[in-house]
Amino acid sequence: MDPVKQRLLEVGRPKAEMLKKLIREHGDKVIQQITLDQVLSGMKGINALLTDTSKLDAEEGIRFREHSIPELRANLPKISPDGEPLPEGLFYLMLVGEVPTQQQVDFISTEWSRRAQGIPHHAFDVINALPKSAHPMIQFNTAILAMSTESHFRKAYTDGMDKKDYWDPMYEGVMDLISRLPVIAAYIYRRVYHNEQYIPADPSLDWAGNLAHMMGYESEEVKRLMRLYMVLHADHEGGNVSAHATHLVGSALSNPYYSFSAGMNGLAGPLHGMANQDVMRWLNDLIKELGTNDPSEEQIRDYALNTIEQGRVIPGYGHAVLRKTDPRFMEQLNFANKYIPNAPMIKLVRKIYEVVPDVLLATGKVKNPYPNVDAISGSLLSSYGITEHGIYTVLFGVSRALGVLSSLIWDRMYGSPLERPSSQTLEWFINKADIKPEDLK
Ligand code: HAX
Repeated sequence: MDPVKQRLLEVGRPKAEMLKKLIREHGDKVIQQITLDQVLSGMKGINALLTDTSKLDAEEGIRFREHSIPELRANLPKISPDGEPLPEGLFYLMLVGEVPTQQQVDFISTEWSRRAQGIPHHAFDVINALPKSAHPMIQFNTAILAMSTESHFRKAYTDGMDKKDYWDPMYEGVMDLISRLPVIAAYIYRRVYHNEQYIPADPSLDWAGNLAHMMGYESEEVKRLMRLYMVLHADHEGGNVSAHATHLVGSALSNPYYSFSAGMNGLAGPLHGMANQDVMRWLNDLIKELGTNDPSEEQIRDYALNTIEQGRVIPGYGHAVLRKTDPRFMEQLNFANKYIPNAPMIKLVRKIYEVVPDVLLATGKVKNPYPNVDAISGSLLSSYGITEHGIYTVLFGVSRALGVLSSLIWDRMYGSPLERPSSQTLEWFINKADIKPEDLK
């Protein structure tokens, strides 16, 4: 058995036993009172999901298996001491719950490089069958679904596998899928934006470095940025749309390709991952309308106010859980300040950060007026020449696979059941408020 899988089994089986015992012996414990508002405002703050890979704190931000982003930077293996942590290491940490050694990370890099060679040809054929004008997320998701012909999980299930072993073919499928996503993403990028001039993978490179290479970016700085990007977008606990959708669809014992595809359909929404592309549209429209990429604070304030008055959102700002500036925004800003402090788009992002929170606060309704991860990621990529905004959500998706798919393996390790909450009618909720419909007229 491969050493990552072996360690996962050693760590996973006792935890799965603990969970069973917890439910059996303490299943009737009341853990939370919930309000009508919580249910009807997007189920915010309801503790309804079991996710171990990461936890989001409203004030502090994300911790991956209890490690903050600065701790990841200090503790995870890197290619060079001043570089960024390798996403392979973060995957191991999220999957196994332990900080990996360099050797374990090298194992994953080599394994992903090997597995990436097994992409079925029809995955490229279905991409090629789509018009180039189809959004890259459509092409990405179509290829993910097409690759489900290779699902180990479906085969093991129909062959009659014991439930307690479901995690095993899920692990195999997840390892295949993650290994192949950078090849698919780079293929779409070169197809749509670089005249189908494809660049083969370099098996000597790490997973994220290879993605930059296959997209056509050879500088070490872009490879560093890609490693950072892949780490920062990997997971955001279990309730965000892409994680929740992957988990929910997986609960029907759908294979990892179906499950991840569901998550990616959610990521493609403008309130979630597509916000990174929308931020660039908003910034470029601002530059065009004001005729400068160095506007005054007053000009930015008026432009932002105008967006709100039109009943639109300012993309890249706000969050359903966070109540402070997203540390993932800050990490990217720190990277930019270190390597490209004078890039015009970075200067603009800094200026907007000075102005927009007050504009959003003044609405009196926005719960978090601060920037999220998407407020800067596109400006950073475009400052390095990756100016094709349509690919940004795909890059987010490649990264998000690390978290949601390690959680999916844990779902099968835990023997998580089919997810099936109850729904109620509007009349039921009105009744619960001890009022009559007429009281609301
Ligand atoms: N601009 C304008 N209005 C905003 C806003 C923003 N950036 N953020 C929130 N609001 C509004 C909401 O639309 C809502 O208005 P209504 O009451 O009229 O419906 C009100 O403020 C309260 O919203 P909230 O409770 O603060 O925020 P939600 O939890 O409902 O939504 C969102 C969180 C992230 C969806 C929201 O802040 C938003 O739309 N932001 C802009 C889009 C964006 O950047 N999305 C990416 C988020 C991070 C992420 O998932 N990345 O993948």
